[in-house]
Order: sequence, then structure tokens, then C-alpha cells
Amino acid sequence: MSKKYNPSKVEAKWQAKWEADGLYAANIDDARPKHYAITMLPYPSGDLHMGHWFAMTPSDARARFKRMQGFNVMFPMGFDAFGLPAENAAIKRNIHPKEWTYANIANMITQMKSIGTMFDWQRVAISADPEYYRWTQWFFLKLYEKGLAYRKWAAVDWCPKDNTTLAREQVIGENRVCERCGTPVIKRELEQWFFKITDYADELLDFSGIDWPEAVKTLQTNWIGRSEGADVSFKTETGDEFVIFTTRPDTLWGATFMVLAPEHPLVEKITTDEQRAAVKEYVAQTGRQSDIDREATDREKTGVFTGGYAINPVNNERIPIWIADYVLLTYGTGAIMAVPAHDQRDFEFARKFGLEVRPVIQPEGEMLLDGDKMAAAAAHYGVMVNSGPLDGTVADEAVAKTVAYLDKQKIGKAAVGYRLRDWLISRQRYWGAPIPMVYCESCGIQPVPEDQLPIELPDDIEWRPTGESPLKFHPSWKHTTCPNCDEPAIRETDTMDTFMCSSWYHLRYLSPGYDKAPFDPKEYDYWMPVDTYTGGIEHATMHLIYTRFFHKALRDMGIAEGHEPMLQLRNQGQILSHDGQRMSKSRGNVVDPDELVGEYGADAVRAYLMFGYRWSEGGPWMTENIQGVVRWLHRAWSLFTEEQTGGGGASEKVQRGLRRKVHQTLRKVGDDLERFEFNTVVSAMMELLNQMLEAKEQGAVGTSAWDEAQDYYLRMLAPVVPHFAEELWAEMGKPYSIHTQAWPELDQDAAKEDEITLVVQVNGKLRDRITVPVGLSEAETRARALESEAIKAFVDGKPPKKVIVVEGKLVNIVL
Ligand code: ANZ
Ligand code: ZN
Repeated sequence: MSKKYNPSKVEAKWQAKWEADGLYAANIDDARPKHYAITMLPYPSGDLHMGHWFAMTPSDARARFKRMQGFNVMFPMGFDAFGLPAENAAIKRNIHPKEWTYANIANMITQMKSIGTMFDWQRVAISADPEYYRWTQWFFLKLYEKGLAYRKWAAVDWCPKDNTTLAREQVIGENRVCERCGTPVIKRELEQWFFKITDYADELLDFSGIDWPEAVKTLQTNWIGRSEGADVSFKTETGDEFVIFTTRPDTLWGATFMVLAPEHPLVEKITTDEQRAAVKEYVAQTGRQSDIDREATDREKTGVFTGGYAINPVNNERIPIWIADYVLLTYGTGAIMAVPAHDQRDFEFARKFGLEVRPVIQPEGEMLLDGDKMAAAAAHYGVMVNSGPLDGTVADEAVAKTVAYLDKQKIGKAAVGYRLRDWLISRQRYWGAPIPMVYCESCGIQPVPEDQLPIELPDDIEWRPTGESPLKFHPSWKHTTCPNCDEPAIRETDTMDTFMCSSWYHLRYLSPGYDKAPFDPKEYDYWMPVDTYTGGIEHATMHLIYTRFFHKALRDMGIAEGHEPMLQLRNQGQILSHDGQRMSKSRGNVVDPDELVGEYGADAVRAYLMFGYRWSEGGPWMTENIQGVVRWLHRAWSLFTEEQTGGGGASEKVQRGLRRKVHQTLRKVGDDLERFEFNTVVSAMMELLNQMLEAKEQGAVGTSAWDEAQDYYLRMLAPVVPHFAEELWAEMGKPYSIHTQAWPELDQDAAKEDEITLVVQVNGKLRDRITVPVGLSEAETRARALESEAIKAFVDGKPPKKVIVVEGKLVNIVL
């Protein structure tokens, strides 16, 4: 009688033992090559959902595989524990954010232990721990010292009714209203802290030396958005100079109007009295929109004439200055020359407001462009016309020649524009790392001395959503003394963007208890850089750019080494609900992993998630399909726990066939785990099980091939279903633990096929298939083909003109 598979018992038993034995503790070991694997740390929302499982368990299988391959693997876990949801819970339900967060963390750790991962729990990093954010603050000071942190006025979204700043996700709907009260949001200027990530724009475009998905590299490249062009100086009629950025300086003679961003500082000055009311209203209306909406190209163009004029520096023409929301203050110089003949947005604007369209680039070999008749902007390069001294310049040279001309005339110069903005890190929030700065009336802005870190959050805080950071209203917290003159001073009451915390957590894992520095240099030298980093593609731009920037800045300060923090990145897809929608509590379509684990065990859920989807793609949840995986595990369980009888008498061929399948499977499983292709790993293991069952029928038990098959089977299963494999390994009397065993050794010869099937053609047409031993000589292959009865009928005794043998594939007989 075989014993019954009881996953909950088996899993709890091994989890407890692994933990007691410290099986997954990663320690420096110079004798072994290291492998540092991270799956992105979660936000402590309270529950592990299917998405966490899908992200974490295949990453875990991969880390386990690496370990079996002989690497010293570190696979840690942590929590991105600061942030808005905790504060919202505090406001809504009157729970302290700390209490809410840490209760969630405790719950999630219990859940994570139950999914059978090899997370090294000695290395937990929690960004809301004072011992953690002490170093987040320390990094802020380093960036400040290096000139990479600075303060400037910047707009925030503001709810005029609640009188508070809003985070991006609190502004909802097309009309951009406050999530809480529905009031349209406005922009308000606050003085805030920024990191100069733009200093690294060009370097961030260089992905050499890292193996990252093309999709992520493209997203980052577009996010950084580098454009080459020129800055050109214009003057207003009132004598004020202003600079525009253009990627098409060759169209300068075609500028028929100028457009300033409505927030541009010159607007006030150049607006005439007749236009003032209209301008003022338009500016207010723009203030309510987001840059993202404003950049959408399919929007109806809107704008207002200021009444002012500019002089085109190349031909002294007088051109009207408009304001329009499609020009953003934050890109280039916030001002453009509009060339409606060659820019589609300008074209639509000109048509709507009846402004002149003047072509200055004539596409070669096409009808002469007529500004009044054009149906769309002609964006392509051609020959310059109507362009004074540059007439006749051809496409390839037009931009460079114009830039040289502008340079010589001292009215412009080559310039590069980036979409990337400096990183705004100030948050008017309580639950974040306080920015370690002090404001003194006599000394100005002063950094907090390092030995005073961490600046801890006060626990007694009042939730009144009446403006800026709650820290501002704490009776005593913000009052301190100036580190420079010892006079009373005020602390910065804003906290840091949580992306700052997550930019360096891979460094805290190295030595979470270390108190002399953010990390122990010994650990750094051994473990860094991160070898594989896995997580969702939604982090392609923010987190994954910030962490690269952060690393490069640390490198330039001599704190970190190398150019990149993470060598290999892989993205998993998303598990959707049955209906193909995102799982979310509000939709009520969440599949609860805990329930499934209760019913089938963690191993079954792990194996199902790996089997049911391509990891890089994900897909809709299909509860029914877990049954196939459960059945497979039960069959495997029986095979290993049933009495090993019925042995003897397996032919050489059966034994040889079994070995072949085992080694072919090993090759496939190893390759696929390496490539993060988990679904084919599980299906290959299912196939191998079938062949083992067949071989058993044929008397394989007791042969060395059978022993090898069983041994290899469990070792290959270990990364996928770690408890299941451990239990059966013990059952077979093998040494604990299967997770410290080596990955099985591949015998290439054993994996080779004995026979292959060849196609036989007569005059290029398929006429028969023959099976021949692998490695048969060309002459013999030819003879075998000609011996086939089917072929004989076609050849009809005639001597063939030619016989072509393509090894391993086909024989073609030409008559
Ligand atoms: C004249 C021109 C003629 C332009 C032409 C384009 C085509 P990318 O490629 O994205 O960098 N521009 C400059 N600053 C802007 C701002 N703050 N808001 C909105 N648009 C702005 O775009 C650069 C082009 O976008 C610039 O080149 C400018 O229009 C516009 F046939 O200048 B161009
Ligand atoms: Zn002072």
C-alpha cells in the first residue's frame, strides 16, 4: 500500500525543518561562484495575491536551480513599506500607518513562508525601519553633497476644497478631480527637492553590459527621449529675448507664429490689454490639465493670441505670439516657433485659427507645395526653399548647415532636448523617510549631520487633511537647532518619494543589520552586482531608471562599483481573472491563493502557475486546469511510494530508451530553467513520468536505468515542487536535503537518438519515410532508400541519375 499524498502535512513539516536548519541562509563562500537573485520586493498591502505567487515562485524555482548548479545563491526578500495606502488607511480607519504596515508585513511573511520559497529570512529589508531609512537619509545627504539634490519651485496637484496636495493616483478621471471630494484639481507651486537624474540622461541610454529585455530598454529610451536640434534666440517686439528649442532648425524660414507654454514667464509681459482677459482665462484652464493629456496628439487644438509679436532672427519678419497648451513648460525651453507646413500640431493649429502655412522644404520630385492647399504637414526632408541664404540645401545637410549658419550669425546653437525631467522626490506626506534638512534663518538650508541620523518619524501624529505634510502640524517635531549656528531652526517636513527607498534595497540585503554604513563592503565585494532581477514590466521606467541612476551616482562618489546594479532582468506577465480583466478587490474577481493552497497544497499551486502560462506572458486564470497538475503530482507520488516490484526482465532496448528519455528531459529542463521558460519544464516532466510508468510495466524496476530515472526525476522536480521532492527524496532513503544536491549530470551520448526518420523523395516529391540508425553512412542510407518497396515501385528498375542524401533529413532520388 502506498501512503497517501497529504500536501499540507508534508509542506508544513519541511518548511519548519528548513527554517530550523537555516537551509537557505546565504553566506559568503569564496570557494563557490555567487549568484545574487532578486524578485522585486512587494508593497505590504496585507495579502499575498496570485500576482505575487506568479512573480515569486518561478523566480524561486530559478534560484533553486542555480543553487543546484553549484552557485552560492542569495535570494532575499523585503518590503517597500512606506507610502500612501498606509496613510489612507490611517485617515479612513484611524489605524496608525506603522501599525497597519507592520501587521501586514507579519501576515505576508507567514504567507511567504508557506509558498516554499528559499528566501533568506536573515536578510529581510524593510524600508520603514529606522535602521533602514537612516541610510536612505544618508544617501540623500551624499547626493546633496555631490550637488545632485537641489530645491526648486514646482507645481503639485492641489485640491482647493480639501486644501491638500494630491498624489498622482489621487487625481482621477478625465476631468482630473480629487478622488475624495470630486473637486477639479488645480496646480499649486511648492518649493520641493529634486535629484538631478538628467545629468545621467546620456549614460542611462547606454545599456551595454546588461542583458535586459528589449521592451524595457525601449521604454527607458523613450522615457529619456533624447532629441538633437538647436536653441534659437528670438526677440519680442518689446525687446525681451527668449529661446526656443527645435529639432528642425532647417524650417526656421517657415515659422509663421510662435507659441509659448501658457505658464511661460513672458506671457504676462507681452500680453496686450485687449487680450488680457482671454489669456488669463486660458491660463487658468490649462492649470487644471496634466502634461499627459496635453501631449496627446489627437486632441482638438486650443490656444489664445497674446497680442504680442516676435521678430524672426533670420529674416526680421514680425510674427504673432500665441499661447497653447500643447506646448509644455517643462520640455525644451517652453517656447516654440510654429512651422505649420512641416509640423502636424502646428498645422492643425494654423488651420483652426487661420494662420499662414508656408512651406520651406520641398520634397524632391513632387508637386510644388502650396500652403493654402496642403491637407497635412509635410514632415519629410527635401530641398530648402523660401529660405534666403540656405535655398537649395538638400535634405541630408539641411539641419547641420542651418545650425552652422545660426552659430555664425550668433542667433542659435546646436542643442539636445530630453523628455526626462529631474526626479521630484518631495512628498507632502507623513509615512515616508523624512528629508534630513534643516532651515535656519541666518544660515539658510543646512544638512543634518550624519551622526544625527536617523531623523525618526514621531509616532504621535494627527490626521487632519488640511494641507501639506502632517509633520508640519506636529507641535514639536519640526523644531530643532541649526547644526551650524545652534540657533532655533525648522526641519524639512516633507518626506521622500518611496522610489528613493527602493532604489537601493538590493544593497541593504547585503547586510541588513550593519550599522557603520548602508552595507558591509565585504558583502558588497562578494555579492554585487545582482545577477538576475525579476519583476513586472510596469516598473520599466520609474523604478528601473531610478535604481540605475542611483547606482551610477554612487559609483561616481566611490560608494559603489561597476556601471550597472543589475546584470540580467526578466519580466513576468500578469495573471488575470477568468474574464481576462485584472484581478482586483473592487471587481470581486480575485482568486485567493490561500484557498487553493488549503485544497491542493503550495506545490500544486506553484507547479500550476509554472505549467499554465508562459511566464513572460501570463494570462487569464483557469481554475479547472489545476486539476491536470494535481493528477500528475498524485501519479508521481504513487510511482515513488508504491512498492518497487515487478522488476526484472526489461530488455536492453527498454533500459536504453528510458535513459535516453531521462537525459533528453534533463537537457530540456536545464535549458528551459536557464531561459525562464517554466511551462515546458513541467510538461517535459509530465512526459518523462509517462515513459517511466511504461518502463515499469516493461520490468525496468531494479535496473540501474530505473534507479537513475528516479533519482534524476526528483532532483529535476526539486526547484518546481520543493516540498514534494524533499519528501520523496527522504522516502527513498537519500541524504537530506535534496536542495543541497547537485543538478544531475547530463550524459550527451545517452540522450542521443538511436534512430531517425528520413523522408524519401523521387524527383523532389515525397514518396516514403524510412527509419534508419543514427550515423548510418551515406552509401548505406542510399541503399536503404532504394530498398524500400514504395520507392521500388516508382523507380521501376531504372538506374537513378542521381541520389542526393541530406544527412539526418532526406534522400532524393532523381530519375
Ligand atoms: C519647429 C519644428 C518644425 C518642429 C518641424 C518640429 C517639426 P521632439 O522630437 O519630441 O524632441 N517643441 C519644442 N519644445 C516643445 C514644448 N515645450 N512643448 C511642445 N512642443 C515642443 O520634439 C521637438 C519639437 O517639438 C520641436 O521642433 C518643437 O517643434 C516642438 F517641422 O520646432 B519643432
Ligand atoms: Zn544657523
